Amino acid sequence: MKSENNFEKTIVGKAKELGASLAGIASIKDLKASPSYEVYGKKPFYEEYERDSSDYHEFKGYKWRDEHKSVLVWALSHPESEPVLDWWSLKVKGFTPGNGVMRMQSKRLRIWLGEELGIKALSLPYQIEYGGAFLKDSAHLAGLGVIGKNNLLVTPEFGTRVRLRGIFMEAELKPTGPSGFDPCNGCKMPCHTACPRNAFRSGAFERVYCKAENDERYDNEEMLDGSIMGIEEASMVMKPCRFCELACPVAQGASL
Ligand code: B12
Repeated sequence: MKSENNFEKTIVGKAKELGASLAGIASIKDLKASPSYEVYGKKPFYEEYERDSSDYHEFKGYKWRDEHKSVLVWALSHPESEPVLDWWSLKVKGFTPGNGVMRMQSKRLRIWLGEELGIKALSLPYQIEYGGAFLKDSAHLAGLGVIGKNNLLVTPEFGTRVRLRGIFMEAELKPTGPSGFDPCNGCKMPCHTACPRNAFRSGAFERVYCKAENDERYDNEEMLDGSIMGIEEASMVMKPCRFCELACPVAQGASL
């Protein structure tokens, strides 16, 4: 399906109506030309996950289908004052309360796209190995912000304190980005010095150090009351590291 009737504006507007703090559209062709696509197949996060074929981008049972032409990507603001949005528990649907909200938004948007616009769509899972997309690259290409020196999406409105979600669509839509936002130029990069593991020691993000910090946080999970996580029962909760994210000076003080 070709883009007609200003679908882009309608779709972005609907995402915001359903609670997205920011939203935009990128082309999957552009996403396939992005740095993450190039790198990831060779170095997936879950190394143990099986490949489906000799194509190193395809994981067991999951591949990006050719019918999918565009990705709708949206952000949910995660202010420092609401840390719980980010906490992980196996008992929470979507694993974090923030992801729980975004999963519901995704389902509603997918149904709406089909029913109202006749666009077949796929709600993307979080992990790449389960068929997910590179959400930071998608968001950059859709103009939500840029990938900063902290290796995270930095947005003009919320800085880097956002979480992302995506939907693949069987419609060739006009990308809404990228934007010319350039916040890291001239910045002293407090994100690099804030890291408790010195994960930016080479000048760029090194996953191995960041992973070590978050693995240790998994080892130190604590039992928390269900009411804190928005569920009935108590569960073990892991609090992921946010130092590089919270140190970013962009849009400090932004609220929901
Ligand atoms: C696996 C994963 C992790 C792993 C591995 C991280 C890694 N980067 O390798 C661990 C557990 C360590 C981790 C840590 C964190 N994560 Co994480 N993680 C993911 C996940 C599931 C996949 C990321 C991935 O592997 N990408 C592919 C690899 C190859 O890319 P990369 O190393 O990040 O770097 C690429 C890009 O930066 C890109 N790039 C760089 N410059 C440019 C410029 C342009 C123009 C473009 C297009 C691309 C581009 O190229 C690089 C590769 O060469 C995503 C969700 C998703 N589906 O996208 C969330 C995600 C990226 N994580 C997120 C967050 C918030 C975090 C943490 C702050 C922890 C937390 N509180 O949740 C830290 C921050 C680490 C950091 N500074 O990057 C958010 C990011 C939000 C944002 N504002 O950007 C995401 C999108 C999840 C979400 N809920 O929204 N994460």
